[in-house]
Amino acid sequence: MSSILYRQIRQQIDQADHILLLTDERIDGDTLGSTLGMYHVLLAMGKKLTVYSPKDLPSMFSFLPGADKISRDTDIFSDDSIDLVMIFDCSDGEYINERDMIPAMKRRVPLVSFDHHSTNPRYGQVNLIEEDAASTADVIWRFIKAEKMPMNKDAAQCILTGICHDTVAFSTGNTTAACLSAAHELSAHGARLQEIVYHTMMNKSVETLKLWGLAFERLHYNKEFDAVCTVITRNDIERLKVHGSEARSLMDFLNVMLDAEDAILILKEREDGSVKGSLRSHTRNVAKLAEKYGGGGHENAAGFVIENAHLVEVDGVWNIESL
Ligand SMILES: [Mn+2]
Repeated sequence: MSSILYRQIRQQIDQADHILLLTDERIDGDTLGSTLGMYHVLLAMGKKLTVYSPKDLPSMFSFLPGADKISRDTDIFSDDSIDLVMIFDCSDGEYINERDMIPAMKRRVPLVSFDHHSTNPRYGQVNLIEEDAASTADVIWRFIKAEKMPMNKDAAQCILTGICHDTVAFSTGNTTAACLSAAHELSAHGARLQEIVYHTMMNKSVETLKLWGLAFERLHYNKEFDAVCTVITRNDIERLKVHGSEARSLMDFLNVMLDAEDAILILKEREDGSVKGSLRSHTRNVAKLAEKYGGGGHENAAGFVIENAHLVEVDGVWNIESL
C-alpha cells in the first residue's frame, strides 16, 4: 500500500514550488527531527521551503541543523505562493484546523501527513501513517530511500534524532530491526549518534536534576490510576526556572529504570491551568487508560490533559482536582 502513497506524495512534491513544513504542537525530537530531515532533503531538491512550529523549541534541540529556520510567525499561512503543506508526527491535526490556520489559507492546498500514531484520524489529503513504525522519522526515512531523494549529513542527523528520541536511544520495546538498520544507514550518511544522545538525553542543568530529585522523592503507587506516579507542579518549574519539557527526559529515565511491571504516570501542572498526564508501560496498554481521561496515544506511551485543574497531595498521594 505504501508504494501507491509514496507515488502520490512524490508527485505532490514534484509539482510543488513552495512547501510549508509543520511540526506537531507537542514538540519533541521526533516531530522536529522528521520535519527538519525532510526540510534538508527538499532543500537539496531545490524547493522553496517554510518551516513553522506552534511552540518554542526547547534549547536541547537547538543543535539540530536547520533549527534556526523554524518560524513561529502565523502570517506565513497567508502566503499565497505556498502550494503544498506537510505535517510530521501530529496525531490529530487539531492545531492547524481548529485554530483556523489551514482553513484561513486563501488557496486550497493539499496537506500530506506523516505519522506513526494509531489514533491518527487521517485528516490530510494524503496520509502516510505507519503504525508499526517506532517513529515518524522511520516513516520518512523509508519514503526518502524508496524515492531515492537526495540525502546529506544534515538530513541524516535530523532523521536519526527522531528515531533516537522515540526509542530513547534504542532502549525501549518499540526498537525494531528497522530502527537499527536505519541508524546504521543514517550514520553512513554522516549522522552522529553520540552528539544526539549528548544533547537530547544528557547535558542536564543543576536545576533540572533538582527537579528530578523532587520528582523521585514524590514517587508513590497511585490507586486511582493503578500506576507508579509522580508529579511536577507549577511552583517547581517557576522556582527552579526550568523548561516544562524537562518532564519528558524524566519520563524517559523512569521508563528505562523502573520495575518493568509497573505503569508510570507523571502528572504536570501546565502554564495554561491544565494538568497533563504522561503514561508509559512496558507491559500494559496505557492508551486505554489515557482514553478514560479523554486522551490517547500508543499502547506503551500515552497521555491526557485535564483542563482547569491542579494537583493536590494528601498523605503522599497526589491527585488531580478540577477547579
Ligand atoms: Mn513520534
